[in-house]
Amino acid sequence: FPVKEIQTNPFEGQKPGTSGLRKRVKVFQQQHYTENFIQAILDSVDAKGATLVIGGDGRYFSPEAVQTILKIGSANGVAKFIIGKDGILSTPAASNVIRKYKAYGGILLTASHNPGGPDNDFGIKYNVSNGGPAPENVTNKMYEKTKTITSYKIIEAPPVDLSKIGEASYGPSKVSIIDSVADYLILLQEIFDFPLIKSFLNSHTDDYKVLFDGLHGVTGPYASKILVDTLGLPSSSVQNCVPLPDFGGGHPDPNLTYAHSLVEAVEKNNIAFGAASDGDGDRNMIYGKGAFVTPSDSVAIIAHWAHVIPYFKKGGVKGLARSMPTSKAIDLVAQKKGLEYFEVPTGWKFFGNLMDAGRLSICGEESFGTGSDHIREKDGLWAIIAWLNIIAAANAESPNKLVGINDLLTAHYKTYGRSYFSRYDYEEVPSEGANDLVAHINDALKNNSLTNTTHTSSSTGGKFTISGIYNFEYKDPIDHSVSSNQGQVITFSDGSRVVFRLSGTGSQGATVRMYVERYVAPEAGASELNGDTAEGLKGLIEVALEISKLKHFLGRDKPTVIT
Ligand code: VG1
Ligand code: CO
Repeated sequence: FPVKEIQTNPFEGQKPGTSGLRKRVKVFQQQHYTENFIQAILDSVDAKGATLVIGGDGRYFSPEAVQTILKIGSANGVAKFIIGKDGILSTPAASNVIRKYKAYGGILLTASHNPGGPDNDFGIKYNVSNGGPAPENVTNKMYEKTKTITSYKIIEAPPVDLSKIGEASYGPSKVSIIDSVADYLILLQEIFDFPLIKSFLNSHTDDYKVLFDGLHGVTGPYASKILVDTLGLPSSSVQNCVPLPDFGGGHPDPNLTYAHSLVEAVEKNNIAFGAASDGDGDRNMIYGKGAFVTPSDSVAIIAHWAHVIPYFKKGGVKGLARSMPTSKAIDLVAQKKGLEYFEVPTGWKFFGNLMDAGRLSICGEESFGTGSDHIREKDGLWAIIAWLNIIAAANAESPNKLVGINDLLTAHYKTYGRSYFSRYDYEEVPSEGANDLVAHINDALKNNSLTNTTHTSSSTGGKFTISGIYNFEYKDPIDHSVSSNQGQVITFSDGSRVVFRLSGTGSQGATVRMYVERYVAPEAGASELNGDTAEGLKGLIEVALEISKLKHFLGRDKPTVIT
């Protein structure tokens, strides 16, 4: 198998974002485009003689991309590839496989929750040996390589049949095709109290129904194996669980807007516990009849109840963390439990160093990402089973009254208070408008022109006084690397907060995210604590839009999505 060198020219814009390189499929399909990026990855990490994992969410163009990685990887001296059957591994499962088999790294073919199919998105992401997304110094190196690339190497061997579990070869390299689900199931069984969950669910088949929606993403086979085959739930407890290359035409993002198939079924069939996951399986939404858990609350509640989860019972909880825009609910749990806690920039890669250093156990992001140090990615099914474990344990403590999602929420707010939280997304707006908005807030920061000004909401009459504005910068406590410009934060004298950030995962135009948070202390009483989120934030949102002149800069009256 001779190594061939193919001449090529650089493409613009092959800069990995918050979570890898994400572009339209048509962009990846251009001659040499995918090849260039794979070669740039291999030039940035020294994978000679190494083992690489390949997996992904099975979206359109994945099979072709797997064969391209084999061609170029083998030519660049990769000794062994471990590949999920049919090229499928959820993002958390891939993280686990990298760690478990001590691979050097992994290439994940996913654009997460972005729609798939010939006219939608594809993505390529590199994970390092701890199982987590490559840190910025590595992705920057890749980007630099893409700007100067002149050739890539290939070996032309017959394509590998990805549907056959077992050993194969590609040119001089070994290939191992593995079951996509088996190792992940073992992992979750080591973490959670499966017998407790099973006995609770099986004794409440009528009054505590469960429904999981895979949104035709990668988690279908995982959820079926875990919920139906292992926990003994009826097969009607899972829906949309056949992974499809275009996700059935849907938008595989677990939130109230895009996971409407779950929301409708939960309401119609009185499902006490509903959940969904995104295209690549790292996000989750917890949603029962009349009960929605915001991701910021979800991670705080998991942290509060960690002692009922065997993994934490055994290893203890080392520390807690959240991404900066995520509400501060988890901070309050850390304070009460005397744990160390951290605020990191958006994107899971920032949690990895803290976990590797043994200082972080449970963390989350407001964007429906929750996880722990069992792997180095956020983990949708982990969060869902964590909730089932907590519900089962809470019910074991309360034999006479069925405890549901809302009971856990109200109890939590009563102890810690509540952080009302919402995010407004303005997708695919013109980049100039987005930059002008950022510049406008930066001006106010520089000139101190907004600090101590008071703003009144015209609809609620609520008054908000700005106490400060800053640009969030993070210094990694472990490797001391600095990440600046990670979002603009406007703070108010009542403890409220508004954050503006540009998305790093979009495939076209700019996306502006506005995050709003208002804290209500336990002393405020039940009616203040258990209100509706949109109502609770109405005044603050109005004021945030006014201060930022968002409508003026973006020319949008309404956000694309509210979560
Ligand atoms: C978004 C979310 C962020 C998340 C990232 C990857 O990034 O806000 O919290 O980590 O997506 O998630 P951004 O830069 O667009 O705001 V996933 O499920 O796409 O891997
Ligand atoms: Co995802």
